[in-house]
Amino acid sequence: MTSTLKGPGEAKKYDGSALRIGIIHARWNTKLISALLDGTLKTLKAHGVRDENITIQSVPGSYELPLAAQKMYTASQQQSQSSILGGGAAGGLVSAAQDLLGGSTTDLTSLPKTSSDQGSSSGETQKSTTKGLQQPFDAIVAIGALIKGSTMHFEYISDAVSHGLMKVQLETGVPVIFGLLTLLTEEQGLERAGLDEGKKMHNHGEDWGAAAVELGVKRKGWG
Ligand code: DLZ
Repeated sequence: MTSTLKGPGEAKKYDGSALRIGIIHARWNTKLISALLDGTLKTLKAHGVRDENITIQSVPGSYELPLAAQKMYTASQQQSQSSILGGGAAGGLVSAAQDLLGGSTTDLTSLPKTSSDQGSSSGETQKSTTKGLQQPFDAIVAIGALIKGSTMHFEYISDAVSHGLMKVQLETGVPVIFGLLTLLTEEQGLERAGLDEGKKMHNHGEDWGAAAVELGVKRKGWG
């Protein structure tokens, strides 16, 4: 990492091998999202998070991120509960949770395959893998890119999503990493996704993956 004023600074490299991470991303501004998702996955894996412990879901736009993050987390809790109870009475709840966790695939077809990115483009529902950790997510990364237009849309959505994601993490206690770019221009987005020709900035998804691992590990210690 270069020594600049901005950025998270040097951090210890945390071991993500015991973590289960959820990623929820918007599909609006797909070129940016695809690069940011790649950056996030790259750092998660560099920190030892295993493919089978990463679940990726998508929603149409950033506005949908807070609810989806909340539902993903509660579904993972239910799924984990059932693995402890061994099915039985929790069965109905669990199959609902599995539908939510494994039921859809990202539309960003260039992305590497991960545990829940297994669906076909036909939209066929697939169940979550049982190979991975059965605990609730240790952190969720919410990824979106809002680009300012000529109306007040950008301001309302940026504000609502920021507050929504904060509310989810404070209410559930699971770290929700803020991967929402609030962009005044498309150029700003290309720079922050590491896609600009001048390579002015790095891919911010890389920071989000590292933050998810750090917070996931620290939260285990916080109880
Ligand atoms: C409608 C809309 C617009 C105009 N712009 C964006 C954007 O730049 N980034 C984004 O993630 N989503 C955008 N959306 C979609 C909204 O977030 C949301 O999906 C719809 O209003 C439906 O609730």
